[in-house]
Amino acid sequence: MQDIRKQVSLVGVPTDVGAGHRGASMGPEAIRVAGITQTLEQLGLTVRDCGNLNGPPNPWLPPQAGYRHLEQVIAWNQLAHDALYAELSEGRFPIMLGGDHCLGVGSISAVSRYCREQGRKLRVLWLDAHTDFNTADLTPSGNIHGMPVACLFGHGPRELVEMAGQVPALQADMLRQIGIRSVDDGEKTFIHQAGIEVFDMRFIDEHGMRHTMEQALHGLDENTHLHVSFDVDFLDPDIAPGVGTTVRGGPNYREAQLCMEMIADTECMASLDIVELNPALDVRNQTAEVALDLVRSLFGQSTLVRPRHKIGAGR
Ligand code: 6HN
Ligand code: MN
Ligand code: MN
Ligand code: MN
Repeated sequence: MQDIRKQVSLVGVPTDVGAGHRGASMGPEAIRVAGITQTLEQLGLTVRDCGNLNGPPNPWLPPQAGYRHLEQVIAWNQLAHDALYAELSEGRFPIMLGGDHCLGVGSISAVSRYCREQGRKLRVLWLDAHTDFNTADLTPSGNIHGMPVACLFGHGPRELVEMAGQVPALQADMLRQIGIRSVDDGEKTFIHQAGIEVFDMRFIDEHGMRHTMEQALHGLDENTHLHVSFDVDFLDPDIAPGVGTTVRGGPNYREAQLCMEMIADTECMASLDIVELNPALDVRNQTAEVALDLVRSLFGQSTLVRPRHKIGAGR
């Protein structure tokens, strides 16, 4: 099989219409300034920077019927879906530079559609402090970046729910959530009912990152397309202050590195979102730089020459 990881496409999606803070719209440029192209090239990858998508401005209005900026969120997600699907269809590895996490709908809908057409199995790793499983009825904020997983599971506005061309775009056995430590009251019951496997911070505390990742990556094979949706608020705010929704008690630098290294070891990763980076809240672009350190590990940089681990195998 062709090694699509050699051909990376960067797709900037500069919007914050799904968030409760302004500023994630500057995320793509902050990652570029930190040097994502050069970093990936140093690892031997070929990089095409597709530039930024161009969607509607943020009107900065209060929520209506449980959704803030629904029209704009749909427009940005449709653009993201189309752009990412086009890159996947060319056999390339898309990296979506967000942008807030509402864009996970467009991105993962594109991946879901592509995998269905190619007859590939899909596994999504959702690295986040939050489960993002709210609905209009459950949400405390109306911010749609708290709802993408629910939309992918078939709960939400029709335009978002149907974006993959099949409803639901994702099923529980395709998803693992890691790093979770902030779940709203209604969301808690709903995520449990949906049967989603959540490795929360308590699990990571008790079992360690290594065992957590062994579990989360279990069952991958050569035919699995692994998509990583990396919400930068996954990280502890000590190392990643540049996000709108910080939650104390996340993975530290070494834990996060191990998480990424173990993903790289599977050699299954075929698409990636980097979302919620908010340069307006950052300190000298340090959060972008930390995110880039982690991207390096995701693409296989390791300190020593290492024997490869067998994918999906427990140890
Ligand atoms: N994110 N659960 C909160 C809400 O407003 O629904 C926070 C969501 C944060 C979403 O960080 O991608
Ligand atoms: Mn998120
Ligand atoms: Mn989050
Ligand atoms: Mn173990």
